[in-house]
Amino acid sequence: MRFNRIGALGASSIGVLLSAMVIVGCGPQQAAQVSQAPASSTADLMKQRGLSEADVSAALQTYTPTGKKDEYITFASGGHGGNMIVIGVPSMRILKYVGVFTPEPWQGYGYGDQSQQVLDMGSRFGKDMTWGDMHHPALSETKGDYDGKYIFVNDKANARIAVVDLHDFVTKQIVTSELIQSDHGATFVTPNTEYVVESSQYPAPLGGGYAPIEQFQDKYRGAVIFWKFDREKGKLDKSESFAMELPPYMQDLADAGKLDSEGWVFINSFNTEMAWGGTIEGNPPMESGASQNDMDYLHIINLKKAIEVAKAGKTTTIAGMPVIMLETANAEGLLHLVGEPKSPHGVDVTPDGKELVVSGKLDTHATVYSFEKLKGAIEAKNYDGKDRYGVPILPFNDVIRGQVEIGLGPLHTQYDDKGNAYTSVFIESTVAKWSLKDLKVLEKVKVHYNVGHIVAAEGDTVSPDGKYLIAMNKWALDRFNKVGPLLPQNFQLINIGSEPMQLIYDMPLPLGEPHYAQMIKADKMSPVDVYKPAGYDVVTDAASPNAVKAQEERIERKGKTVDVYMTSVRSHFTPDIIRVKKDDTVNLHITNVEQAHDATHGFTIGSYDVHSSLEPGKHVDITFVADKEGTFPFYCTEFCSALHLEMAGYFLVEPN
Ligand code: CUK
Ligand code: CUA
Repeated sequence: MRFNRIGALGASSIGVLLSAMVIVGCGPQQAAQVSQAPASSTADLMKQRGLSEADVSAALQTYTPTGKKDEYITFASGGHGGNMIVIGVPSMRILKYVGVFTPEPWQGYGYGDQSQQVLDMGSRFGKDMTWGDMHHPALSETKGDYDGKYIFVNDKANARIAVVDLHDFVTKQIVTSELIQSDHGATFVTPNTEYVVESSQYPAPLGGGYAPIEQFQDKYRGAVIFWKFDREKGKLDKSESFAMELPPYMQDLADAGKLDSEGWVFINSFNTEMAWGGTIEGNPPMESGASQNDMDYLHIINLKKAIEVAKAGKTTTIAGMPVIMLETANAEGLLHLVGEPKSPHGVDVTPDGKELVVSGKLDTHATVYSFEKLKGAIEAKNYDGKDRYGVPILPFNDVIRGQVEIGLGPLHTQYDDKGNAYTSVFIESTVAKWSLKDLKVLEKVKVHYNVGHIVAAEGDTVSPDGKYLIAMNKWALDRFNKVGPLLPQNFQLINIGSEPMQLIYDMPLPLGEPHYAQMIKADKMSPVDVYKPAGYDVVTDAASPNAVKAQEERIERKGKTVDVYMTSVRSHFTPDIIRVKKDDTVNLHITNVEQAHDATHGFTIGSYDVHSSLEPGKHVDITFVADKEGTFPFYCTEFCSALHLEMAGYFLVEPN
């Protein structure tokens, strides 16, 4: 019976699909007149396509008919693609690719003066970067819940943080400090987004510069930067930010405390052995040198107190960043360590902020630390000694509530609304669901293959939704059609609202290697449809002083500089002829004066590497030197109307 109902639905969806194919090119009013006869019965379709009942159930949980929207929005890091991917859940439709660390021509990102300014903010040691290794996006939070306003992301390779404004899904700022040379404990936000956490991964002399690797223990250091976020301006404020020196362990993931643990930050680490490789020089390789000890260290930072210490000026400025040195951190009691099982990876604070879950890559357990016990041990100065750098170490057995045997290679943990935790298990390719209260594994679901992070619906906030979970798998192997040796990643959507958990969708993701993601309820977001008023600069978030109004288009020459004030509107650019002389500096100022939803134009001049996306109301400035004489057509790159092909003109460069 239940099955038949599924059948009826499936068949009529096919009918709609066929109808839609028929009406391409017609107005919506005609659509209603097309009949919706079922193509064939569901049983027939299942037989033809070899689908099981579970397959059909999965399809019905994810299939999203035309015009219907997704319940959740996922922001996935793009890994070494350097950009961010926006995905609807449960349909797993890709909604957008957001240019962040890597130029992206569709959005004109990195091709005009505005976004070039943003990319330029990310230069290091005077060198421009054209890519990034994005790992961990973090949505801005209010009282520990996603507020849908901003998203921050890190670039592990170049120790950078970017701010994407969700009112238009555009990258507004990139910050970096030469204090550290890589980051991984980034980005994580405090419960009201006062600070964005960025901790280093690979120790190096603070501020850059050379030191012999033999002096690793003495000259190399880790550090954590607390970037102050100015919500009003939507920007990270370097002048209000500060850092703390850390021992030269390889600091890994971080998390900010919430509720009970608000005001604290946790960072785990590996390679507390301080191995530095040197295989052809007769040393053990880094990975074996770094895996000798049974325990590494979880760092516990009293951020609230650190802010006071930084404000009191008890810092040393390195690479322009005020740094609380280890000596001060120890004297002020800002930093404590506690053992954590072998090569830990994820540290994830529970929704109530009372506990943290740490999983070790080379240990089969997840360890649950009690924040109250940690705090108690710190207050009682209950130490198990100090490390080489004078940092007090808390006794492991006194601060944990317990451990749960998860499986081979547990990595990252997310939460639901029923007191359960979900941990990705890398080596055995499963996601384990376990009870936080009982520390017992309840169920496992197989994934394909070698899952890294997982993301659950609002699964790292104070109020997880317990609905969907995406396993972000590192290997795809046999899951998709062959596309050569470089395979897409495999995102697998799991319904965690059902018992047992059900794998309901496979989505190949061929745009980099996502690490972490954030999944937010779609109705928490309210991005704009068009930029208002027309002439909007998307980087300053204000009307551009160069904005052009209709009827005010013009070309102004001053010496060898030509300013072109241009508008775009369906289906022409004004002016449509631009005459310059070879070697003139050309400043194009283009305003898309349209205010209609989705009336986007693009602008390119062939052979000049000029491109822009002009969303309704957007203004762009493009500066370049006309260093090649010739006849260069320009045109609109976005199919905007029936006369789109006619939306063109000529850029004429006369010889001198
Ligand atoms: S890391 Cu990649 S799977 Cu950078 Cu968060 Cu664990
Ligand atoms: Cu404007 Cu095509």
